[in-house]
Amino acid sequence: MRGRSAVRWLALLLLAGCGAADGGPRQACLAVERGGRAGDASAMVWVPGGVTVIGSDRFHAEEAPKRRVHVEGFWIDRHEVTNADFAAFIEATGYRTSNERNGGGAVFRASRTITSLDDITQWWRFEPTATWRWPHGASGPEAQPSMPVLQVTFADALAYARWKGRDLPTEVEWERAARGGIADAEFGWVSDSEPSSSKANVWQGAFPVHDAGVDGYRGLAPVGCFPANGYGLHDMAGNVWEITSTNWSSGSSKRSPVIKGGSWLCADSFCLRYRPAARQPSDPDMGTDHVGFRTIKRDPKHPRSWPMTGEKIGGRSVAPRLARSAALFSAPPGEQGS
Ligand SMILES: [Ca+2]
Repeated sequence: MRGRSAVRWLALLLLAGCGAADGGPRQACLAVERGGRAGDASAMVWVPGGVTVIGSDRFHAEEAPKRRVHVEGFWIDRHEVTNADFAAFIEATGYRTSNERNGGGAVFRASRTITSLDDITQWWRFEPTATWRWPHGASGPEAQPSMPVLQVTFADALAYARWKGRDLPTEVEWERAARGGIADAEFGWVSDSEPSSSKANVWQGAFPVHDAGVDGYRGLAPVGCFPANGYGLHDMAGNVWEITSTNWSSGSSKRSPVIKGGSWLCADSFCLRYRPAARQPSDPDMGTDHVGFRTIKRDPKHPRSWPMTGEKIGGRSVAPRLARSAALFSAPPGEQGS
């Protein structure tokens, strides 16, 4: 029952689908250092602080209003956390993810025919064997080292970030980074008219029936295969949605982290959510095969004054010096990233 209801819930939240094999012409991928070493910031880039525009009034209601906020500078991962990175964390800590503890996650399955795009349970299913090691289930391919880690929840992502001595970005910090220093850009690149297939791993073709793979990938791509944005960050649009520390609804007791950036399932004809302002809620208890994350490290010269709560997340105690993550997670949107 958990699986059926969870997928139904996800279906209401996540508005996209996936393929499996690679399609059109490939682009050169970033050479990423395999594995992970706690505290290693060599694969991070600096995003300067300042006043930034977030939100959009052009697309979906949940993104409005477009507004200006101040953000302190921070370091952020150049690319999404990979399976190699996450494997190093698991090996060092013995951590068990939410899916491993709870028994499965949501998996996309392309549909041959669909009756309505309003019922996305036609292309999402609950898979009891889906974990970060087998992101599409045990009958699918094993997780590859250079691919973004999938089937992780906020608790899993935060546990990894703590191990690295880092944090998860707030929604505002993430959006600041995704805009690449381009003011008012609806997309993460200069010209809104440029085709997405040259900029991000998204879906081309009839969603969710056929992904033409014009961008070179049907399904997930290794990290860093598409051009970096103005800050030197890869895949801030498409490939996988990324988990933030911002709660979807400040008025709800149910924690539902905001995810950003869209995924390889985002089609121009359907959701068009591979934009910096796009946002969706995520399931705090179950991962999927199109959501991952990246970490940040804030400037110690500009520490935040979040309370040290000692709260437990995912059954694990929050380390005092990193407790601000829990506070960030429950802070109302107006207080985040400012
Ligand atoms: Ca693609």
